[in-house]
Amino acid sequence: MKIDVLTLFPAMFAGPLDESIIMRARKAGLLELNIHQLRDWTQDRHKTVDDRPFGGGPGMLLKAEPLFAAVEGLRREPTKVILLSPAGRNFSQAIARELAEAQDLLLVTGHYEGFDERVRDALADDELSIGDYVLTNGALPAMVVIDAVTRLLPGVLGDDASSRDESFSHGLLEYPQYTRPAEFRGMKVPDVLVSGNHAEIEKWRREQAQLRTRQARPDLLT
Ligand code: 4FV
Repeated sequence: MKIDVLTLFPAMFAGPLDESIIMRARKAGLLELNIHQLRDWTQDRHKTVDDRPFGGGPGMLLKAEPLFAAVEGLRREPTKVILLSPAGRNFSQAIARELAEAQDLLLVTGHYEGFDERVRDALADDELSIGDYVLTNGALPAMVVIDAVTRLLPGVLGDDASSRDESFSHGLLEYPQYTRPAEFRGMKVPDVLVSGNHAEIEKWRREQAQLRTRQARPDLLT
Protein backbone atom coordinates (compact mmCIF):
# COMPACT_ATOMS: atom_id res chain seq x y z
CA MET A 1 0.00 0.00 0.00
CA LYS A 2 1.11 3.60 -0.65
CA ILE A 3 0.08 6.34 1.76
CA ASP A 4 0.79 10.01 1.05
CA VAL A 5 0.16 12.61 3.75
CA LEU A 6 -0.34 16.34 3.19
CA THR A 7 0.61 18.36 6.27
CA LEU A 8 2.05 21.66 7.50
CA PHE A 9 4.03 19.70 10.13
CA PRO A 10 6.09 16.93 8.44
CA ALA A 11 8.43 16.78 11.46
CA MET A 12 5.55 15.54 13.66
CA PHE A 13 5.60 12.28 11.68
CA ALA A 14 9.22 11.53 12.54
CA GLY A 15 9.26 9.02 15.34
CA PRO A 16 5.86 7.34 15.69
CA LEU A 17 6.04 5.80 12.20
CA ASP A 18 9.77 4.98 12.35
CA GLU A 19 9.53 2.23 14.97
CA SER A 20 8.47 -1.39 15.44
CA ILE A 21 5.70 -2.86 13.28
CA ILE A 22 5.18 0.20 11.06
CA MET A 23 8.92 0.56 10.32
CA ARG A 24 9.21 -3.18 9.61
CA ALA A 25 6.27 -2.87 7.17
CA ARG A 26 8.02 0.04 5.44
CA LYS A 27 11.34 -1.79 5.26
CA ALA A 28 9.55 -4.88 3.91
CA GLY A 29 7.93 -2.75 1.19
CA LEU A 30 4.44 -3.56 2.47
CA LEU A 31 3.89 0.16 3.12
CA GLU A 32 5.28 3.11 1.13
CA LEU A 33 4.79 6.24 3.24
CA ASN A 34 5.42 9.76 1.86
CA ILE A 35 4.98 12.88 4.02
CA HIS A 36 4.47 16.10 2.00
CA GLN A 37 4.77 19.77 3.11
CA LEU A 38 1.58 21.57 1.88
CA ARG A 39 3.53 24.83 1.54
CA ASP A 40 5.46 23.23 -1.35
CA TRP A 41 2.29 23.80 -3.43
CA THR A 42 2.03 27.54 -2.77
CA GLN A 43 2.89 30.12 -5.43
CA ASP A 44 3.59 33.26 -3.33
CA ARG A 45 6.89 33.98 -1.62
CA HIS A 46 5.20 33.89 1.79
CA LYS A 47 4.03 30.33 1.03
CA THR A 48 0.50 31.36 2.17
CA VAL A 49 -1.80 28.43 2.97
CA ASP A 50 -4.44 30.18 5.10
CA ASP A 51 -6.77 33.17 5.03
CA ARG A 52 -9.60 34.79 6.99
CA PRO A 53 -13.13 33.31 6.70
CA PHE A 54 -15.66 35.16 4.54
CA GLY A 55 -18.45 36.51 6.73
CA GLY A 56 -16.05 37.06 9.60
CA GLY A 57 -15.49 34.81 12.60
CA PRO A 58 -12.48 33.66 14.61
CA GLY A 59 -9.31 32.14 13.25
CA MET A 60 -8.11 31.26 9.79
CA LEU A 61 -8.99 28.63 7.19
CA LEU A 62 -6.87 26.47 4.90
CA LYS A 63 -7.11 27.95 1.40
CA ALA A 64 -8.40 25.90 -1.56
CA GLU A 65 -5.62 26.62 -4.08
CA PRO A 66 -2.61 24.95 -2.37
CA LEU A 67 -4.75 21.93 -1.40
CA PHE A 68 -6.18 21.46 -4.92
CA ALA A 69 -2.70 21.87 -6.46
CA ALA A 70 -1.19 19.36 -4.01
CA VAL A 71 -3.93 16.74 -4.28
CA GLU A 72 -4.14 17.01 -8.07
CA GLY A 73 -0.35 16.76 -8.18
CA LEU A 74 -0.19 13.66 -5.98
CA ARG A 75 -3.44 11.84 -6.87
CA ARG A 76 -3.36 8.77 -9.18
CA GLU A 77 -6.32 6.81 -10.54
CA PRO A 78 -6.72 4.50 -7.50
CA THR A 79 -5.92 7.18 -4.92
CA LYS A 80 -8.54 7.56 -2.17
CA VAL A 81 -8.39 11.20 -0.91
CA ILE A 82 -9.31 11.34 2.79
CA LEU A 83 -9.75 14.51 4.86
CA LEU A 84 -9.05 14.28 8.60
CA SER A 85 -11.43 16.52 10.53
CA PRO A 86 -13.89 16.48 13.46
CA ALA A 87 -16.68 16.61 10.83
CA GLY A 88 -15.69 13.21 9.42
CA ARG A 89 -17.31 9.80 10.04
CA ASN A 90 -15.96 8.26 13.24
CA PHE A 91 -12.90 6.15 12.44
CA SER A 92 -13.32 2.51 13.55
CA GLN A 93 -11.80 -0.96 13.14
CA ALA A 94 -14.35 -1.64 10.41
CA ILE A 95 -13.20 1.46 8.51
CA ALA A 96 -9.55 0.46 9.09
CA ARG A 97 -10.30 -2.94 7.50
CA GLU A 98 -12.06 -1.18 4.60
CA LEU A 99 -9.08 1.14 3.98
CA ALA A 100 -6.61 -1.77 4.24
CA GLU A 101 -8.18 -3.10 1.02
CA ALA A 102 -7.17 0.06 -0.88
CA GLN A 103 -3.90 0.40 -2.80
CA ASP A 104 -3.29 4.13 -2.40
CA LEU A 105 -4.42 6.64 0.27
CA LEU A 106 -3.84 10.42 0.34
CA LEU A 107 -4.47 11.76 3.85
CA VAL A 108 -5.16 15.52 3.96
CA THR A 109 -4.60 16.89 7.45
CA GLY A 110 -6.30 20.01 8.75
CA HIS A 111 -5.07 22.99 10.71
CA TYR A 112 -6.40 26.37 11.90
CA GLU A 113 -10.22 26.38 11.95
CA GLY A 114 -10.34 23.83 9.12
CA PHE A 115 -10.69 23.64 5.34
CA ASP A 116 -12.32 25.94 2.76
CA GLU A 117 -15.59 24.06 2.13
CA ARG A 118 -14.76 23.61 -1.57
CA VAL A 119 -11.99 21.21 -0.52
CA ARG A 120 -14.63 19.03 1.12
CA ASP A 121 -17.08 19.40 -1.79
CA ALA A 122 -14.76 18.92 -4.76
CA LEU A 123 -11.60 17.16 -3.61
CA ALA A 124 -12.32 14.63 -0.86
CA ASP A 125 -13.48 11.04 -1.43
CA ASP A 126 -14.00 10.53 2.29
CA GLU A 127 -13.68 12.36 5.62
CA LEU A 128 -12.67 10.75 8.92
CA SER A 129 -12.63 11.88 12.54
CA ILE A 130 -10.66 9.98 15.20
CA GLY A 131 -12.96 11.26 17.92
CA ASP A 132 -15.28 13.98 19.20
CA TYR A 133 -12.63 16.39 20.45
CA VAL A 134 -10.63 19.21 18.77
CA LEU A 135 -6.89 18.82 18.16
CA THR A 136 -4.37 21.50 17.11
CA ASN A 137 -3.91 19.90 13.68
CA GLY A 138 -4.61 16.70 11.76
CA ALA A 139 -1.15 15.11 12.07
CA LEU A 140 -1.98 12.82 15.01
CA PRO A 141 -5.25 11.69 13.40
CA ALA A 142 -3.33 10.81 10.24
CA MET A 143 -0.81 8.78 12.27
CA VAL A 144 -3.64 6.96 14.04
CA VAL A 145 -5.20 5.98 10.71
CA ILE A 146 -1.81 4.93 9.26
CA ASP A 147 -1.07 2.74 12.30
CA ALA A 148 -4.51 1.06 12.43
CA VAL A 149 -4.54 0.38 8.65
CA THR A 150 -0.90 -0.74 8.28
CA ARG A 151 -1.15 -3.48 10.92
CA LEU A 152 -4.04 -5.00 8.92
CA LEU A 153 -1.99 -5.26 5.71
CA PRO A 154 -1.25 -8.91 4.83
CA GLY A 155 2.16 -9.92 6.12
CA VAL A 156 2.57 -7.00 8.53
CA LEU A 157 1.57 -8.73 11.77
CA GLY A 158 3.67 -11.88 12.31
CA ASP A 159 0.59 -14.03 12.10
CA ASP A 160 -2.37 -12.36 10.48
CA ALA A 161 -4.58 -14.45 12.80
CA SER A 162 -3.82 -12.04 15.63
CA SER A 163 -5.70 -9.26 13.88
CA ARG A 164 -8.64 -11.59 13.24
CA ASP A 165 -9.48 -12.36 16.84
CA GLU A 166 -9.02 -9.03 18.61
CA SER A 167 -11.13 -6.22 20.05
CA PHE A 168 -13.82 -5.00 17.70
CA SER A 169 -13.10 -7.83 15.24
CA HIS A 170 -16.41 -9.44 16.21
CA GLY A 171 -17.89 -6.15 17.39
CA LEU A 172 -16.91 -7.15 20.96
CA LEU A 173 -14.15 -6.11 23.34
CA GLU A 174 -11.41 -8.71 23.76
CA TYR A 175 -11.68 -11.39 26.50
CA PRO A 176 -9.28 -11.19 29.49
CA GLN A 177 -5.85 -12.65 28.82
CA TYR A 178 -3.09 -13.82 31.15
CA THR A 179 0.54 -15.00 30.83
CA ARG A 180 3.06 -16.51 33.32
CA PRO A 181 3.27 -16.60 36.32
CA ALA A 182 0.02 -18.55 36.94
CA GLU A 183 -0.15 -16.83 40.36
CA PHE A 184 1.03 -13.29 41.05
CA ARG A 185 0.62 -11.64 44.44
CA GLY A 186 -2.18 -14.07 45.22
CA MET A 187 -3.96 -13.33 41.96
CA LYS A 188 -4.50 -16.65 40.15
CA VAL A 189 -5.09 -17.24 36.45
CA PRO A 190 -8.65 -18.66 35.97
CA ASP A 191 -8.47 -22.49 36.16
CA VAL A 192 -10.24 -22.95 32.82
CA LEU A 193 -7.27 -21.30 31.03
CA VAL A 194 -4.79 -23.81 32.42
CA SER A 195 -7.22 -26.77 31.97
CA GLY A 196 -6.14 -27.57 28.41
CA ASN A 197 -9.85 -28.04 27.59
CA HIS A 198 -10.01 -25.88 24.44
CA ALA A 199 -13.80 -26.14 24.05
CA GLU A 200 -14.23 -24.87 27.62
CA ILE A 201 -11.60 -22.16 27.03
CA GLU A 202 -13.39 -20.92 23.89
CA LYS A 203 -16.73 -20.95 25.73
CA TRP A 204 -15.25 -18.96 28.68
CA ARG A 205 -13.60 -16.46 26.31
CA ARG A 206 -16.88 -15.84 24.43
CA GLU A 207 -18.76 -15.31 27.71
CA GLN A 208 -16.06 -12.97 29.04
CA ALA A 209 -16.00 -10.91 25.80
CA GLN A 210 -19.79 -10.53 26.00
CA LEU A 211 -19.68 -9.68 29.72
CA ARG A 212 -16.89 -7.11 29.34
CA THR A 213 -18.60 -5.51 26.35
CA ARG A 214 -21.97 -5.36 28.15
CA GLN A 215 -20.25 -3.68 31.14
CA ALA A 216 -17.83 -1.29 29.38
CA ARG A 217 -19.33 -0.74 25.91
CA PRO A 218 -23.02 -1.64 25.74
CA ASP A 219 -23.23 0.66 22.69
CA LEU A 220 -21.28 -1.98 20.75
CA LEU A 221 -24.06 -4.51 21.38
CA THR A 222 -26.89 -2.43 19.84
C1 4FV B 1 -9.54 16.00 14.14
C2 4FV B 1 -10.25 15.00 14.81
C3 4FV B 1 -9.26 17.35 14.66
C4 4FV B 1 -9.63 20.50 14.09
C5 4FV B 1 -9.10 21.88 13.90
C6 4FV B 1 -7.42 20.27 13.31
C7 4FV B 1 -8.43 19.63 14.20
C8 4FV B 1 -7.80 21.71 13.20
N1 4FV B 1 -9.15 15.52 12.94
N2 4FV B 1 -10.26 13.90 13.99
N3 4FV B 1 -10.81 15.05 16.04
N4 4FV B 1 -8.72 18.25 13.77
O1 4FV B 1 -9.52 17.66 15.82
O2 4FV B 1 -9.60 14.25 12.87
O3 4FV B 1 -8.03 22.04 11.87
